[in-house]
Amino acid sequence: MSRKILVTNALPYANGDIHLGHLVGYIQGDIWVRYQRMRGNTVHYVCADDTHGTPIMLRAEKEGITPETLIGRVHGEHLRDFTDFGVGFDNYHSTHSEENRAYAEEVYKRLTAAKLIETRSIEQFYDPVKEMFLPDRFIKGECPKCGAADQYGDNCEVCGAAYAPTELKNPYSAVSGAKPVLRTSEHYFFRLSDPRAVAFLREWTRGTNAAGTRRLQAEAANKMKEWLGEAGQEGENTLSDWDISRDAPYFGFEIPGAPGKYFYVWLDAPIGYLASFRNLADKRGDIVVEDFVEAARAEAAGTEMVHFIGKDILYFHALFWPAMLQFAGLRTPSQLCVNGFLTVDGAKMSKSRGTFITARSYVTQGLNPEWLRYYFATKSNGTMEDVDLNLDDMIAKVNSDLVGKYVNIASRCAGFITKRFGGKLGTADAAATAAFKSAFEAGTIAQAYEERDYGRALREIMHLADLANQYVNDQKPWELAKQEGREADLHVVCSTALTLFRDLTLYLKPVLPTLAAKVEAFLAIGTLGWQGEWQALPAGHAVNVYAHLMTRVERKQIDALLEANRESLAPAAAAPAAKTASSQQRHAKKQQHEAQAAETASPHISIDDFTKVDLRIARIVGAEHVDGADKLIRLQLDIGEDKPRQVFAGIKSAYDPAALVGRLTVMVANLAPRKMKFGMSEGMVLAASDADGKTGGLYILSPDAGAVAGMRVK
Ligand code: B3M
Ligand code: ZN
Repeated sequence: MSRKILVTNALPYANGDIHLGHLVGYIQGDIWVRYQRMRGNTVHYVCADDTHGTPIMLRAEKEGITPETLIGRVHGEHLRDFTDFGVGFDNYHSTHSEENRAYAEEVYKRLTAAKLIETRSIEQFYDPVKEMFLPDRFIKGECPKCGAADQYGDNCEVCGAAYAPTELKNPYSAVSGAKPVLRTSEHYFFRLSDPRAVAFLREWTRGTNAAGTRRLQAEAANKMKEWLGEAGQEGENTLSDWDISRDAPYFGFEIPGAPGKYFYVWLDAPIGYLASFRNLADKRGDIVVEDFVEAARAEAAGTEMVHFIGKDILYFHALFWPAMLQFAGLRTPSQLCVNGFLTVDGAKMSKSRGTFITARSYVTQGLNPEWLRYYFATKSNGTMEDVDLNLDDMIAKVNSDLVGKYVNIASRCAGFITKRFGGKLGTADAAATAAFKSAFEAGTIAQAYEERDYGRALREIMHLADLANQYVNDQKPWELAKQEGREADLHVVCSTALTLFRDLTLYLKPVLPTLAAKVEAFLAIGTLGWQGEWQALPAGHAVNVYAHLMTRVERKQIDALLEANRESLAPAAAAPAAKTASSQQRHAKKQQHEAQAAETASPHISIDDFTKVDLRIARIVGAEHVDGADKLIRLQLDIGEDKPRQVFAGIKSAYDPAALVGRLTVMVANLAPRKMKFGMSEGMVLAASDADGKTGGLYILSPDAGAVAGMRVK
């Protein structure tokens, strides 16, 4: 039976550019949607801009425009970015819409009826000059722990401490500079501490959906356990009530019956999923919204709702959102697909290094978005682990997998079909296609897509690409073409190769939709779907003239991209024109501050310096003595990559190689590879020793039980 799925991606805040960090989750979502559609399932894929809140209100004010104008402009920019990266939403709406207002009011009304809304007076910082209450992010002062100046009201970027804004020393308003005063006002709360809510969430976060799939990945469910605790431990782990109101001035929806009070942006943001869907349904006319949205109807109709989100917003989606839906009588999510953060070359994205790369710059620099889609897919495994964009690795993978292996099959065979056989295929060789036929029937690639383990899917696909290349290399069509009387063989070989190429295209299509469309046109095969029986391309089928499908990535293109995204320390010079003066200044000031800190405080390194070191849990899968080396052991270290890393470690005096195999340790994974007399060393293992490393022995590290090869150590 075909599935009916509403799929969403997190709604980007309408206050900044889409960057490659955002794209990880959008590309993962889009791949899944395309895969589901190829299986014949019905998918509605929606998103929207998240438009409310103080930051947008203040930014519009600073630019001298209305918030509506600001969010209108950003909406256009965001949609264009997603479209350019092949993220094909059916609808890209806005939380500042009538559909969203209606849903927000309805949810609020139902939660009130369920006795889960309560008002309470609270004391907060108020800016007496600007005449507004200040969100934590708009209060600054000296860190109560380390004394660093200019820290935000919620946590310190220098020492990492978290605190309440009232704990800051010498607080000031980041909006006006005024000294904030404490003021009381009435707020509306969603009573998450209600035993009904806690009991529901304990069950919900740990459970499975109607299809038997976990609603939350195991890591996410564990996180929730920390917050929710177990039944019978009340008092320790009960949730706090959630403040869902904000005082005017605020850009958002006024709460019905509460003049001057607005819904907090996070109340109406996820409701925006439903609003975008409603808007789509109204445009289309053939979607029954209630079958996806109302709890009882959705259950009867067997529809699903799947959210793709980043791990930073798990809390909202795994606690507030399902509780809101449940107690408003609406359907709860079938599944949360949570992705990790993006690092570039093993470090946090950085404006000064140029690795804070906007989607726009990637496109305007002329890089192919499908290179990035492919690379992100190879690094996606369906878990919450961070994804590292290693730029050299991306170049190598795209060039060797896509250009060298995949496209190469068609480019070596297609010309003969056109020139020698009038563009018509012959019969494919059944023996040479057998492995492909059985791979299709086994469905393991499909399974990997379903589980969002795209890395596994692509490894299998590239294994098949190797087989196809092996076939072409063995048969040598370019030689057959020169031999008298081998016409028929040449025809079979090229037709077989194009059938295998068709299969590879089918498998790659969720990841590379634009490339796949070109291949469909070239092979004249209509739209590739993932259903029915496997069949070779039929004899007599006419294909079109082959045109080159994909170019190689060059390192200089990547360097130009980094250069285009690099912001220098000079405040005005290199910052993009779209930024406001004040954000440039803030940024420059922060960088100067960091640079100074680095200079003066030499006994310390910054957290950025530390995160440059990519420490990984490694499983020792091989260990042997090295002939001619009296200190070294040659280790093979599995850190979840395609093949183990070879590392030479000077630990022979302390360890017997045989005893090392199988155990876990810690390695530096981003140390530049070093050519040694005995071969390449691709990293380093950590070992403890006394100062001179001779007298007190040598001890490599072991993680606690539960750590898995490839995990980041930080
Ligand atoms: N806009 C993410 C953020 O801005 C937030 C996601 C909303 S998803 C409903 O951090
Ligand atoms: Zn601090």
